[in-house]
Amino acid sequence: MRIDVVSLFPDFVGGCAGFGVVGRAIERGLLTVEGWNPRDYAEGNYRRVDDRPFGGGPGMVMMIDPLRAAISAARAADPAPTRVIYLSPQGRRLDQAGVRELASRERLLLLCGRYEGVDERLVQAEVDEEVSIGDYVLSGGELAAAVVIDAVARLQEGALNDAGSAAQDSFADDGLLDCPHYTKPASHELGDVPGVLLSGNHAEISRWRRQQALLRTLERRPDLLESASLDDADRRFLAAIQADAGHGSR
Ligand code: 6GU
Repeated sequence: MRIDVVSLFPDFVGGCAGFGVVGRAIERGLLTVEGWNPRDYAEGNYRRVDDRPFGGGPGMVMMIDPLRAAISAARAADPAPTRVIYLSPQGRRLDQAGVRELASRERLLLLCGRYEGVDERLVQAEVDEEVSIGDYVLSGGELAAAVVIDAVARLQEGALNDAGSAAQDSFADDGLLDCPHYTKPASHELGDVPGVLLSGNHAEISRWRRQQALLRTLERRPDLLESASLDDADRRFLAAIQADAGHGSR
């Protein structure tokens, strides 16, 4: 997969891509990340990339032409067609299903805005999709781009050393939060590891983990249970928990 990033701070995004799973995906040739700075395509001595908003008001708006030239240069760097994603708080909120969809593409271009935003005409002309990473405001799209890159990189075939870890994560295919994890020592002043995990009984361990995932999801993100894929045993377990809780509160 190839990801182009159009940003006034391309080194920031590139720097984030240098470590861990993303860095390894790049080393393994599974992912290429290239930055494009609109300032390099801006005209005049001042290489101006932003100006004051028509109609007045605070802040600056990124101008059409430097962004358009940077996007064109990125498009021309590779013959494969690219999907242009504008990272903005006005976008569709990203979730793991959205990440899977982005990760399945051969090529993405991530457009990062700064200041108050980007001239709307550039968005209309060049952007396929607007994406937000959550309901809060960042001062630019760069951190959001780094988030998207990390989330899609780890889904590239061969990016994770243990392919099972992608399947076990929170928001994996079943849409539940992850179960708790433990490692050595089994006994510690902060507590003992749940006995079932030391039992060697793999069926029991699987069942316990599933139930822990269901419990956590019920306690922390009950909204996720509505769209999670649950089987009959899951539903019975949740019904029993909720019946118990009902008795306790009476
Ligand atoms: Cl994609 N950009 C900015 N600037 N703020 C955000 C965001 C994106 N997603 C959430 N907040």
